[in-house]
Amino acid sequence: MNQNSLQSNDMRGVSRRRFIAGTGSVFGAVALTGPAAAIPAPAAVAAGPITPGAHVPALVIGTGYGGSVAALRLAQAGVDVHMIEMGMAWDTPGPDGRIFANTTSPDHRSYWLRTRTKQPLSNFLGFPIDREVPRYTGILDAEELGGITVYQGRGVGGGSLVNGGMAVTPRRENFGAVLPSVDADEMYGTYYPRANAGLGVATVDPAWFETAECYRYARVGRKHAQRSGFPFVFVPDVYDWAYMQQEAAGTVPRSALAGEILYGNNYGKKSLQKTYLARASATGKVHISALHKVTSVSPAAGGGYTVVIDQLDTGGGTTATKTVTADRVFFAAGSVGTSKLLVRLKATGALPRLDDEIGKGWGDNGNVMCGRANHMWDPTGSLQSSIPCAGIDNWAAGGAFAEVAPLPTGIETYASFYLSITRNPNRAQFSWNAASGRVELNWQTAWKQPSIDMARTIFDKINAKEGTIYRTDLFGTYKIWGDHLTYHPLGGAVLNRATDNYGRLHGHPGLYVIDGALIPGNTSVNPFVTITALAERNIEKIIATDL
Ligand code: FAE
Repeated sequence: MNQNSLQSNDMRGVSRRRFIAGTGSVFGAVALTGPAAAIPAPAAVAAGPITPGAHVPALVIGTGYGGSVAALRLAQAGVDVHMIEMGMAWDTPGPDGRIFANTTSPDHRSYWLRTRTKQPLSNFLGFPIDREVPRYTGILDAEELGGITVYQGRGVGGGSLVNGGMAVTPRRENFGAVLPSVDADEMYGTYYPRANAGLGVATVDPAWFETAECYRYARVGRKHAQRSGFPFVFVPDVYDWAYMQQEAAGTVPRSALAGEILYGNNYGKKSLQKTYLARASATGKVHISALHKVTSVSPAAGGGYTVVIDQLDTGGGTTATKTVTADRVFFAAGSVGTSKLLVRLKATGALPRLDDEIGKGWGDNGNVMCGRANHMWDPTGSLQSSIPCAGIDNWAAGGAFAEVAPLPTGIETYASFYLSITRNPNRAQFSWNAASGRVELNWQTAWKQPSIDMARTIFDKINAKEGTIYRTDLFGTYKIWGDHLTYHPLGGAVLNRATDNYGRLHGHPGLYVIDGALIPGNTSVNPFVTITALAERNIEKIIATDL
């Protein structure tokens, strides 16, 4: 069956089932109505804007996974740390009593400096579902780089604010390809366990899973996977599973069961604000400047580094420019943020001795999405938890690991939806465009084809077995594959190439990379546990030998 026939069949299937408009997914918009109860603030994080002229022993750029690990461990070693975060603190309820907007009703809080939403799942029945929103320093950045939209969290907690919380340790046999220069025994013996403990990782109770209405979609996903002979696995998460059971029982306000995720979870999810950053704050040695963006790092005359920081307002404007000095600077601005900074600082002469590997080795973790239209005897449920808990592992045979993702529309859609992580070999490079004064990425949309081919090793087979078809209405009109985006940017300052084997940047002692930029483009599973574990490994070495 060729692609065209798949498409037309799919549209007939969709029409036949009379799906109604207004939909989305864990990675799109949803049509649920959730409760609007008052929300307790997340664990308080010490805050206090940095003052111009300040001198700090350790400055951390960004408050995601790598930055939070660095801050906690440095503080525990007695070092004063100041974290600089371009996004907001996300610790204060808005006028509706909630800190975070629901995916059903994106508002000013939802997007980073956009006037229109850019939902990963952009269409339903072929019709666009994006809408206007006020421009604001909101929580989700849909950053458009060459050939790809890269979704990232903005705010204190980085990606942990917006992600699905899927906390996956790669299979050990795949680790050599993920981080070839790192001792796997150390990682699996010490740092993965440390990261999992620090993040609060746990797996859904299998007995509850079997009966929970909100995971009917995952059970359908399992049935179809197993009937086609694919290994089906539970996937750990940082969501509080006991809380989710209470949500299902109706005894607490709903978050995962109200479709909250992409614009933040008001309850239940153990974001970094509640784990690493809360512990860092408790040391009394970590301060955070939210709505502050690092624009330059360069060697200071008297040693250490001069760091230039723009203070932002919620319209994205600069209200002050501050210059401080730091003995050590940790780049933890995420794969894209760190890469863009370093490429520009090298090209413009601020950090001239950075290695030529800076900017290289960037990958999308092979992300590609698709939906399948099931038969009417296979309903996936009108109530779906926004937190995925299981996946199909065809990595060894076909190069794809597919999480069974929710489509929490509030109505029965008879649809199965998947985010596949694939072994896509393509790597892109960031480079400085002096004419435009911007850093550019040379990724091409066509480079997703290997990912599509690998995902098809699973879904073509399932469709053939089940007599089902792909959805073609979710990513445009007559478009099967969500191949325009990634949630998992990795690389750009790759370990043991752009840095030494512990993240020390070549040429400039006292500068470190400690985030997803270190990982060469793919982790074979969702990446944040590996980012966290690698940060744990590297900071332990740095504290032991450099401080
Ligand atoms: P990250 O968490 O992105 O933190 C970087 C921080 O630096 C951000 O807070 C930025 O605002 C800040 N920043 C950037 N530039 C600057 C600057 N110049 N000055 C000051 N601050 C700056 O980096 N991964 C999983 O493992 N499981 C999942 O279920 C999952 N789901 C996801 C769903 C979505 C919608 C998204 C967007 C991502 C998802 N991810 C998931 C990916 C995961 O969140 C991501 O790999 C990590 O957050 C990356 O961690 P880093 O520490 O590298």
